[in-house]
Amino acid sequence: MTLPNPAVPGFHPDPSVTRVGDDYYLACSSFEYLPGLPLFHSRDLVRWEPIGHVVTRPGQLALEKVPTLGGAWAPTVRFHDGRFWLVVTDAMGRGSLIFTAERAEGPWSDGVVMQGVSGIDPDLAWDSDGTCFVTYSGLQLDGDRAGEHLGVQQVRMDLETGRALEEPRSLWSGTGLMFPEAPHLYEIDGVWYLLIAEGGTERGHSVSIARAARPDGPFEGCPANPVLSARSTDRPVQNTGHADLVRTPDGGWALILPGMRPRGLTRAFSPMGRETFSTALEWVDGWPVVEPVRLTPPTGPVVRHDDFTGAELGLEWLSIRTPAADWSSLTERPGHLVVHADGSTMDDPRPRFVGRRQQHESAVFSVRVDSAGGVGGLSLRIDERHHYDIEVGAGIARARARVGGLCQTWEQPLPPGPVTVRIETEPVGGMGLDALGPDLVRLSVVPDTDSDTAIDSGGGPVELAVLDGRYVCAETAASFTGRVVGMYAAEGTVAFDRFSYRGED
Ligand code: 6LW
Repeated sequence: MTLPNPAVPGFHPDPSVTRVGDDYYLACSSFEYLPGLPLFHSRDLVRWEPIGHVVTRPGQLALEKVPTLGGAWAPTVRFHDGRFWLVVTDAMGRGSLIFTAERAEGPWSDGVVMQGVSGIDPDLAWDSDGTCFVTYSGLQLDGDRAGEHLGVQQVRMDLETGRALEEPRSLWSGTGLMFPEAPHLYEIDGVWYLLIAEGGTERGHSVSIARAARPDGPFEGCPANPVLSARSTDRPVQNTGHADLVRTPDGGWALILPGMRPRGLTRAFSPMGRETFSTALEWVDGWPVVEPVRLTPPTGPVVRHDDFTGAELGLEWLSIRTPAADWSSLTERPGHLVVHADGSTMDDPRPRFVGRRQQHESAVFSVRVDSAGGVGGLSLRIDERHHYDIEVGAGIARARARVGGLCQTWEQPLPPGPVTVRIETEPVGGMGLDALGPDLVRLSVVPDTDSDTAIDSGGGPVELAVLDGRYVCAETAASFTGRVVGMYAAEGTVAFDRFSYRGED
């Protein structure tokens, strides 16, 4: 079957998928963002609709103080005995956790900490007598062995208590590439398959597989390992690894996995970070033969508006380490998102920021800002050290570029009243120095008009800065995520309305 790619565009790393009858459910990493661990539903592995999040309440993850790079890493979602189960590592937070729910839409449980599992990327599998096996990557994140890798590990687990029922055993750990991780265990026609990633989540990322007669091995590696990798190829989708295996509606098989779309003359920079892709496979002599991950031809533009008239924010909206409901309101001023600053800026770990993922290479984000009560605007963010902002307040329009320890601003006076701010990403091509980055990021203000959205306005944007996009990309920031663009308040109270997103590949 033809599988569209990206299957879930924008920063959606480390996807896991489970099939329940004719329904498919997918979960992916979310790091420091809230709500955490987004869930999607599909009936055909083609169209994925957001249906909710596992993490919607304080305490489920310990995000408030989690350092950048930490947070929700790599879930595995499964359905067993009439319940949904999801295991995940709250990296540099609570550790590896077990969540469960009656319905994928939630509500999900508070999360039970696994005892006796020291590592990341936990997987769940059950054998015919109901014994649960947790298989995981033995990367040590803390303690005196921090940074050491113990290879792929496994324990039998009591999922109700989170207690391991035995000491960890080491399993087959790939072909010798670095970072054997993302293990997933499957029983297929009486044979147990262990699917792993190795080579690291960067350009060397690969998928390898082994098989055994029992869930605890011994495993025999596939002679063709790695069965999938884009390393050293000119494929438009790179970093393919960390796969989960699923049966397709037409009785075939597919891998759901993260990949990147690097751009620029040397194809070194991926603005959206690791997105979710899919690819088909066939079984030959008991081993999978996997098709290279293809990039589906671009579709027409996607346009989304938000007039903030709903009772709560849509599922696409994200905040950073603290829930948006704690400091923003959709009722204080009907038709507006009102954000209350606490002095935190986009340079801080807990900014008053509400954003959505950039999901297309060409994207325009636009929102009207009433800054009479403070200072705020739009920020294109990878993390607190890599972001481009366009803000208004106190009679000034200001563009800002933060790249590590460097920060530059551009200002110009602003007439009173609401004004629309705009961030546009424009892919670049061709040769020469200007083509080294993946895109240009244009930061502008748009004289307000009567039109419903500034994107269609005739007023024309006033550009304050046009910046090289390579400094706000996954590879440059190296903080595992991708671009998220949204509204923030840095001082006082700022009201936003007429949010628009237009994306096209
Ligand atoms: C994920 C692991 C990884 O748990 O990065 O680099 C972690 N590989 O598989 C976060 O995506």
